[in-house]
Amino acid sequence: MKISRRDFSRGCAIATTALVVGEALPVLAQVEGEHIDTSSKHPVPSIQDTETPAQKDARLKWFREARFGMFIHWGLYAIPAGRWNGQEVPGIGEWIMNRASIPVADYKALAPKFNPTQFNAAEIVGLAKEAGMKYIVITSKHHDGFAMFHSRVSTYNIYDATPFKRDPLKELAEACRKEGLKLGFYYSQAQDWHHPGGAAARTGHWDPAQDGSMDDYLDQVAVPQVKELLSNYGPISILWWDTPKDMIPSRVQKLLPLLKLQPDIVTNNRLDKDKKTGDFSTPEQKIPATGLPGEDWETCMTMNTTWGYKSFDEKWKSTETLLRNLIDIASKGGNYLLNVGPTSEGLIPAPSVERLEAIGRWMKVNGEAIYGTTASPFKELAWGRCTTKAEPQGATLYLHVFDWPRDGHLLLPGLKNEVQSASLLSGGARLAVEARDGGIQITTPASCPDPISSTVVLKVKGALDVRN
Ligand code: FHN
Repeated sequence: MKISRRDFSRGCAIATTALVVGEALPVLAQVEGEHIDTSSKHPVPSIQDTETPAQKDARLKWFREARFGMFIHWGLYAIPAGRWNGQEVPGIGEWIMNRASIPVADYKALAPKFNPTQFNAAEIVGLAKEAGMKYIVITSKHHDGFAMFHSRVSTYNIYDATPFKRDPLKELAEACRKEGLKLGFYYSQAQDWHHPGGAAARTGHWDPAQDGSMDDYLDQVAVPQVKELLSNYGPISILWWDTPKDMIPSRVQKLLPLLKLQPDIVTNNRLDKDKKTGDFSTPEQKIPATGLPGEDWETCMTMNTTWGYKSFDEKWKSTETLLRNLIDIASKGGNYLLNVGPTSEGLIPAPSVERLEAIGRWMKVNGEAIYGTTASPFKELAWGRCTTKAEPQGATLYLHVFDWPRDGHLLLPGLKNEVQSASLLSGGARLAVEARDGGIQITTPASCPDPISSTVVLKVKGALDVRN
């Protein structure tokens, strides 16, 4: 696999001594000036539970408008990159410890080798911004239990246990703030294959070092680490929980009240095992056929077949597929969280960079037809997709044409509104419109502006009236 040749390097002091990896400290991190009751007997509701519908709309406004974000899966698993003891391990890269039943001590030995000196937060944020992404969600701790931030709770973290001696989450938070991108943290609250008591899906524990009380693990690791994440990195826009194995209500109540620390935060529906909490649903690696009407949702997806870096996974989706996925998702009212898996050096693989740059070129011309749009009023459009925006006196329809009409006619079946204008988004050329077959027919030029998807902007009067 080619790695991006972009210059990700930046002057930095590198400590050459590897630190001893320690165990979790049985000390809870204190949030200054605030006592948070996390007991299950007297649950403290989070602000998100007590807000009015209008307050919820205000909190989710940016998320609903953003439509496109970057997921980053990055951790110690980038070192083996899919191989253990010379063998290719099946499955997704970040699961290698579980898939190959690697003993805790052996996996832990990766930490002193982790020195991603090429990591450059400004470059990554710049790449996301250029691609048209409005937010980033990064793995602060995946199921392997290794914290990718300077945690005071457990020395099993990137600052204390590696020669890197930097906190990439702090650097990302600064870069995101500078560039106006929102930052979210992924946190594996239930599964933790390192700290005793953490859950292990698929196989259960495979090393006695993992045995222990899940409640103790939550009290001594997950709760204080989430407090750190919500206290030490400025405004955090998303908390992205994952795999709520054994997250029964009493355990959920240990974590849920912490959201008070970031009253504006948006969370997904993977905190509790019944998916009852959170703001948005999380279809994974798939796009719901008709969206999820009445819900906020976000499809997360890999660009190849793994989240964490695997050196031999070359099954890359094409730019056309990724871009059309983004359009398809927007046309169904959802967000697209597209994953990159940096290498152990901190570099985003070149195939990901190439695709993101190509998506960015399209977004520069067509972004207006994605951001802040709502779902299509049409059941089906044979030639592509539609996104809409309500205007004070009418509506704008963005017609995303995947298959440019050979006969020069684009039909919008069942659209009853009076049309004000039709034009190409790229270049603004006006297009003729006439009523036809119970709908609207637009006359299109012979050549399409973009072979992946060309946008026609249709402005209509009044509230949308489509008879499907
Ligand atoms: O087990 C994880 C997986 O490694 C990855 O993080 C994905 C991303 O949504 N979530 C879990 C599987 O659903």
